[in-house]
Amino acid sequence: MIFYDGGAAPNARRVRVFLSEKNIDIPIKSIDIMKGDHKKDDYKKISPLSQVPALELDDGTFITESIAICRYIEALNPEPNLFGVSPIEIAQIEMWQRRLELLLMVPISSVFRHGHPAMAHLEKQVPEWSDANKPRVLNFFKWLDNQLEGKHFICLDRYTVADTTAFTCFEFAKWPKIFIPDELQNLKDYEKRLSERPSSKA
Ligand SMILES: N[C@@H](CCC(=O)N[C@@H](CS)C(=O)NCC(=O)O)C(=O)O
Repeated sequence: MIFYDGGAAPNARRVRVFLSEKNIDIPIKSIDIMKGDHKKDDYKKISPLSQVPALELDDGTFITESIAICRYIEALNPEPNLFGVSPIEIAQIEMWQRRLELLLMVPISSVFRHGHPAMAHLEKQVPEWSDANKPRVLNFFKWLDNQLEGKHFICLDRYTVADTTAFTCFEFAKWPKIFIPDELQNLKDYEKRLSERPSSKA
């Protein structure tokens, strides 16, 4: 297998953190999206939407979509389980994944991609869309802080892929300088717990 990595890009990081939680090493090829590596014809054969990350299997099959890659890895390596075992665990993890991706990662991405000069070559920027999304991120942080009352992890009483996604979102939010407000103590403690895990270095 070869993992086509995107460096700091959040969805690539999400897979690296996941792999680290699983204790799995896969040879990496780096794709630099700031240099436009992902738009080159060779890479389009791997990822037709020109996105990172991607996984190449030994038979030449490619998997794009970070969570599809994680699911494949989990199917091959069931332990530690990060996608749930019982029907209710699987449903709850999926529920949190959807919430975090749609209501947190997408707004963070909108703030960054539409507001940061470095993104101008990748996005037809609408600065008002960046401004409109910043309060959405902060409102979600506030909601999340309430949800975390009395909880160690976001979803189950053990670490799951939803925590990988949450951690990746907190890291990504720092790019457009959105930080968890000090008064959101549950959320700050949760972020600290995640950032103290060895996988946070991935
Ligand atoms: N849903 C996809 C999203 C992948 C994605 O958005 N990748 C970004 C980096 S995090 C990318 O490749 N962007 C390239 C571009 O915008 O041109 C996944 O989870 O893998």
